Amino acid sequence: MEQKTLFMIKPDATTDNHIGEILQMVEKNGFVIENMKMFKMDHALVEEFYAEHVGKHFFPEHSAFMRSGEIVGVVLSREDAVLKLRELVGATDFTQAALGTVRSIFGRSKGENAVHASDSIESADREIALIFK
Ligand code: FUP
Repeated sequence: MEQKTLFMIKPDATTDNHIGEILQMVEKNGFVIENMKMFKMDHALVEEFYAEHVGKHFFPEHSAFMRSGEIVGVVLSREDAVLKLRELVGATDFTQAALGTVRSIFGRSKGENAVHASDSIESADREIALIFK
């Protein structure tokens, strides 16, 4: 089934000038860029976007990281987009991410892991509405 999902290139990867390489990986894997913008997150947006993680031990550091630079938000579409993008992105911790995945190439740590990909169709709908409202 044709789906849409939310992809984000996080501040570590934009700061290191990896936007082009990462978008090329995505397009080469059959995703179509439907919408795209560069923006910065503020504290309120980080709390809303990562609502399930507010209060966890890593949240303050994660919030500071997400507010530390530019983010590229991208709406992607293709067949089975949510699952296929999660496969292309790889595990949260780049040391656990499969070889050739975006995080295995561009991740620095569990927190600074280069990119975000929605984890379900419901998350994708919520996150696209939040970032592209
Ligand atoms: P993912 O769905 O792979 O982005 O991972 P999670 O939803 O579990 O985590 C969201 C973000 O929180 C991750 F991208 C990085 C950050 N995080 C940490 O910094 N430390 C942790 O222990 C877990 C997550």
